[in-house]
This record gives sequence, structure tokens and C-alpha cells, in this order.
Amino acid sequence: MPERVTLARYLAEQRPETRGLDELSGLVQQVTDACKGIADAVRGGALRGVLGSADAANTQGEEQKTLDVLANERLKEAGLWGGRAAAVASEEEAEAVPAPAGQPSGPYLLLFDPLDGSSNIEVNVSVGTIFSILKAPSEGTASIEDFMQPGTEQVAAGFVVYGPSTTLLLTLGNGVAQFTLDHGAGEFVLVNDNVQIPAQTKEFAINVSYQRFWEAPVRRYIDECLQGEDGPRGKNFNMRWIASMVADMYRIFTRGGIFIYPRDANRPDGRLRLMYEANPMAFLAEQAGGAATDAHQRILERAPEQIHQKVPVVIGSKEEVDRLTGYHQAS
Ligand code: P6P
Repeated sequence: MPERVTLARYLAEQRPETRGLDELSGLVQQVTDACKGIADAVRGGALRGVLGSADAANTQGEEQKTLDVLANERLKEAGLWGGRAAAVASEEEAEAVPAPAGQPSGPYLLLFDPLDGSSNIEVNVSVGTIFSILKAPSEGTASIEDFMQPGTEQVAAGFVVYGPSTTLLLTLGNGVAQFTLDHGAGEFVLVNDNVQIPAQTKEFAINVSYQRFWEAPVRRYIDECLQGEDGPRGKNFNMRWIASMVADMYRIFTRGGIFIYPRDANRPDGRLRLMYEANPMAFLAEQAGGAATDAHQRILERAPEQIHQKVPVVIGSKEEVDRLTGYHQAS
């Protein structure tokens, strides 16, 4: 029976100089504690009265689900009243939200998509929380400009999948660790301390219904996959598209694959947001031996211009990401 390593112990072992009692460890624990509450609400579904629309739209003009609002409030509270974040930014908030007046302004900035894939809630498909942590300015109140840091500046990132099991993937910049929530004990327990994305794969994830809008490199790449073993790739591929990035990406961290949300004729910058979806996933992917580009350059090197900006995403098994990125660069 392997030793039971909780998230608290993992943080202490990863940061022995502070025994995991530092501000970053504390913020990670506050965020993941909020995710435990979100997991409980998601699991309750219709019995908890948390399904359905919140009869409002978020700053992106997308319909807000009741659970979107609940998850956002839980994570804002964790970030703003925990004394470790100077401000938070959320998919559900138009602007950055500074720590309340009189509250200690912490050394970090917390960014999150509180409930990614929430359009899947009514059909009981896995959804999740994605988070990213940056350093805050050394003094003064954090402003939206302080968030405009490239993904290479992240000090931690993670996501939680609210699925058949509640699972956390986390990086502090020293590899990727995987935890499963022991709902009875209320603890995230380590199940893999060295998650690796296989460099090769036979699975691709893309929404094929937009095929007629794709650019030539994407069409070429997918066509070659579809030609299978008789085509230039010399092997058959399988397609998976859950339409919940956290679920698609969790599969890729588990067994490899390539996730593609490209720019197209209708979406010049793709659909996914740089700061709280693409950057944290890219940080995790690279830390797990994978790769992540915007089809031309590393996502982590993209210089952000505004908090909700979108970016094309090609992420997962390194050999496949490099191939598709190479097709774009050659086009
Ligand atoms: P489409 C969910 O809304 C999301 O942001 C990602 O989780 C998911 O990968 C994507 O959108 C799905 O987009 O166009 O297939 O519905």
C-alpha cells in the first residue's frame, strides 16, 4: 500500500525551506479547498438546485450557469479573503478584482476560469476549474496592468476535473503532480508525482464541425490523420472531442493526444482565453514533457494585451504539436 501523501504534505516536500507554510503553498491550498466545495455542488446536481441558467450573461456575452456564479464566488473568496492574492481575474469578471480595502494585499495574482465547460453541466459531462498564479507587484494595489505578464512568469498552475472522480493536476514549476479528492476525508491525495504526456499519439481532439472554416495547415494535418495507415502518417488515428477543455486535456495528460482549437475564418483568435485557460494548460503541458503553441509560437511567450484575450491553441503530445506548428510556419 503506497504511503498516503496529501496535498499539504506534497507542498511541504516540494518546498522544504518553508515546510509548505509559505504564501504560495497557502494560496494553492485555498484555491483547491474552494474546488472541493465546487465539486460537492457539481456532484449534487439537480438535487442541490444548482443546475440551469443564472439568467445572466458574463463579460464574454456567454450565458452564465448557476454553477458558474457559485464557482466564481467561491474562488474569488478564496483569493481575496485569504490574504495571499493582491487581486484576482476571472472569466466571469469584466475587470480584475483587487483585495478588499483593509485586507492584506498578498504577493500573488490569481487568475481562473471557475467552471470550464459549463455548457456541459445539464448533460452531466465533466467540467472543471482552471487556475494560474502570477507574482503581484512588490507594493501598492495591483492593477489590471500587473496581470499583463507572459505565461513564462507563472509560478503555479493547475486544474481540477469534476468527473467520475475529482482530480487535480498541479505544477509549481517542477513537474506535474496528480491528485484525487478523497471526498470522505476532504483531502486531495497524491496518485502520480511525475505526470508525463507521451510524445507520440494516435488521438486528436478538434471540433470538426468547423472544418469548412479552417486554415490550410489544420486541414492538411487532420486530413493526414484521417487517411490513416494508408496515408503519409502510416498509422490510424482516433478522434475525441468532449467540448470540455479540462476533460479533453485530462485525457491527454493521461494517455497522450493533441488538442486543437485553431483560429479560423469565424474566429481570428480562436475561442480559448490566453490568461486563464491557455497559459495554465501550456505551463502544465510543458512541465509534463508536452508542448503548447498558438500554431506559430510557444503560448507561454505570448505577450498579453488584455485580460480576456483569446488565442489559438495547439497543445499535447510534443511530436504532434511540433508537426502541426511546423505546417503553419511553412505556410
Ligand atoms: P465548442 C467550453 O465552453 C470551452 O471553453 C472549452 O472547455 C471547450 O474545449 C470549448 O469551449 C468547446 O468549444 O466550439 O466545441 O463548443
